[in-house]
Amino acid sequence: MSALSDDLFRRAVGNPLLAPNRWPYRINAVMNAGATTVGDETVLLCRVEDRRGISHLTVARSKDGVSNWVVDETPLLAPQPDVPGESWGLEDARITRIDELDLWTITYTSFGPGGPAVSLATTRDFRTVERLGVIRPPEDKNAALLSRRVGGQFILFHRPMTVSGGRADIWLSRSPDLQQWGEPEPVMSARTGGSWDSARIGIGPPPLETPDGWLLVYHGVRQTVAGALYRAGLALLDLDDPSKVIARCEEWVMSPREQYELVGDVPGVVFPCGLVWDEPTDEIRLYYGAADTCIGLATSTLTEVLTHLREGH
Ligand code: M1P
Repeated sequence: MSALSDDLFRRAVGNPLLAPNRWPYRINAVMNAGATTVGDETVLLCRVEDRRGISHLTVARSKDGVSNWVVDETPLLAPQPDVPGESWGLEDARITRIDELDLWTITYTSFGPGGPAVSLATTRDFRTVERLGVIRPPEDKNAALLSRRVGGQFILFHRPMTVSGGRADIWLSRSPDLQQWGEPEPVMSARTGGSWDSARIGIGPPPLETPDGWLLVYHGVRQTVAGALYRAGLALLDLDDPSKVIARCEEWVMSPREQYELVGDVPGVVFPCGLVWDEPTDEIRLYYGAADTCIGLATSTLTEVLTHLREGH
């Protein structure tokens, strides 16, 4: 990486990968997708906003995770008419493979008149789901589970505004069974002053286990006279106690700069929710919502990312 560039993550040539004009049914926008691999396919669970402004979650599949996306004709998860807490939509899924349970968890925001809450569903095939309902009440969002227990407990990162005194920071809660949850514990706060992540922060994809710690990609917001600017940053969390931040980059690693990130329903947004690490090639694929309108891909390698963190940028 050149010292003058911010290209730790390189944008895919084919960006945006997924956009409303290529969707199989009529929509307004597609963004903020959770990601995983299932067999030899990459699966994205995309937030799709319809033309009423209500979001649902739909699966897109690709063999190489880059091109030839096949999008399902119907949502995997949509608001249920008899559940008021979902009446304003389902948003921003994060997917975690949990080998112990032989399934994937889907954590997502269910939005209704009471505010945003964190809901949980599970799937074994991304064709059917089991809904476990709301696991963290409003106002809470930006939630993702770790892939394994730590100290015997499942770990959920989230952003509970009720316990934080109105601050939009990253917290975690622990559970023995994905049903009973302990009191939220603070993990990482928005910075102060003019920092790129001073207005609020939220977790991106589920943190990836690495030899150096849990790799956390997060979004940070700076409030400007022109509106909110959403960028992405990096931190490392202690492997044995993920509430402990052991490294945090000073600088962002992705900032809106391409046309599709600067122009859209919400200009100036990169919002990563999905990360796939391909162990044989060491490639990291970061899937992100761009301008709340389409989905982009940026790639790096785990080696480069960990080096970047060790250098303390
Ligand atoms: O419009 C940008 C993003 O705004 C919200 O994120 P946050 O609450 O962290 O500021 C979310 O609604 C997200 O979906 C959206 O992309």
